[in-house]
Amino acid sequence: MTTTLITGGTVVNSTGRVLADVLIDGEQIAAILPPGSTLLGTDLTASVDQVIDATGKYVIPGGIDPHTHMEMPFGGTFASDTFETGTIAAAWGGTTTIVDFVVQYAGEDPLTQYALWQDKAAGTCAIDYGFHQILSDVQPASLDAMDTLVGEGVTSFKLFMAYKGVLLSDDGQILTAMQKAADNGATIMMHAENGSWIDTVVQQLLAEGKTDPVYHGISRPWQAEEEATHRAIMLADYTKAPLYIVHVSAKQAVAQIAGARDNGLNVFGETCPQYLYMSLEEQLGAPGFEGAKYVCSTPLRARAENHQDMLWQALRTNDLQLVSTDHCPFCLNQKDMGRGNFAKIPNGIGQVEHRVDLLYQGVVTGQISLERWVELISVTPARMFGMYGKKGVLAPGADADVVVYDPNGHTSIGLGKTHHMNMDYSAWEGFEVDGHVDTVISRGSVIVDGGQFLGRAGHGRFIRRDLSQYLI
Ligand code: DUC
Ligand code: ZN
Ligand code: ZN
Repeated sequence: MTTTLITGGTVVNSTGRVLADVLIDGEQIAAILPPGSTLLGTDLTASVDQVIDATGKYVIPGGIDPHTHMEMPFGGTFASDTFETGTIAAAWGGTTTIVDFVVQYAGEDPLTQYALWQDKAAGTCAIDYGFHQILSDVQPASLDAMDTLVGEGVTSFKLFMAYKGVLLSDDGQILTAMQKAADNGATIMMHAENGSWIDTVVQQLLAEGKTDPVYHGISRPWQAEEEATHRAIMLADYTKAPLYIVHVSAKQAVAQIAGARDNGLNVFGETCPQYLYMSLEEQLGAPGFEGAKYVCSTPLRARAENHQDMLWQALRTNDLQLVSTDHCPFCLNQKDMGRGNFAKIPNGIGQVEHRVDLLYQGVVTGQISLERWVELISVTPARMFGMYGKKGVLAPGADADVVVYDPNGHTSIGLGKTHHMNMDYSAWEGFEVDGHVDTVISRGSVIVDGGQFLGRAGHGRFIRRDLSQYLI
């Protein structure tokens, strides 16, 4: 078993920061020690297999991205990252755990789909991974499957209020799934947009000849997000199910979540990096077909409507609890499927590699504290999805998932392929960010260091998750 000592860094957890050395023994953290600690009078550095000098750097728990879609069959094609390429890219960006989604389309058997996804991921992931399960048409067999899956460590289920005929569950189906979740303790994750409303506006816009990517955003107004968020909360209140709203982009949806939390409901929310930085006017409305790169749902919102300040505020004050990527990458030829019809552009942005850096900019600009950054990218995802203790913390006994982050480093998400995702562009091309992921350790193995990937496909293990650690 390899022993590693990370020396001289500032160890940051959500509860504070301290100058300390981190001792790793095999796959776990053995101790957090005062800098320069000795063992029986001998310098510890002499008795370990490897020493990583983190002087002047932050030592943080590995990033946890609880919302990715590797190889997702969607929009008539597949998300372009495989479990292998996507987890390698995640590692480059300081993420050591993902939670991906098993997809069950209408008519498919949830447990068969679960087995398929287990097969896809087995032996291919470079970092640890868990699964949520998407349910579309919630049938009696789906409700039974929810109990089985919770027993397997799949303790959260995503439902869609949009994508009629593809993924949408109607309110009655949502109700029954929530009743089951209230009973077995699972968390319901909700894609909260009013699908029928959106589908009608899409048809109206297309009939008027409005086919450019920007109309994707115009067809999915904040009112359709607020309404669905409110409806989901009412269903959760009635059924007493824990509810987690995914990819929140509208300030009005944030207000719904905040109100529900103030009323004592187990309602939670995430946002994603694009909603914090990008806009409908600039990116989605870029000339020609360029906006297709930024087509995702919920959509980018109008800067003029001032959603971003509210999202940052909510991240600071815990009205929103974490930041995921909703990583759903498509190459340019896949986005081309929607030339002449924005509704056919595959929905999704690939960004699993960029989340840790992009959120660090909130620290640089003073919008969040260093500790809150760690909480948003690692600690809360671990707690929310039943992994905390093993993941999401630097403490003795935790998995040695560690990132050495250089606040004085710089990351250029340059033009061209400077990233490692299986995409021929990045929506973040041209973004210059302060900070740099220097070293990434997954369960005691150094998988990224000195600008090199040192890990391997198959190193990642499936995580059987507990129920959310936010529930009593
Ligand atoms: N939104 C996306 O943009 N892509 C995947 C699924 C989703 O809900
Ligand atoms: Zn969604
Ligand atoms: Zn998603």
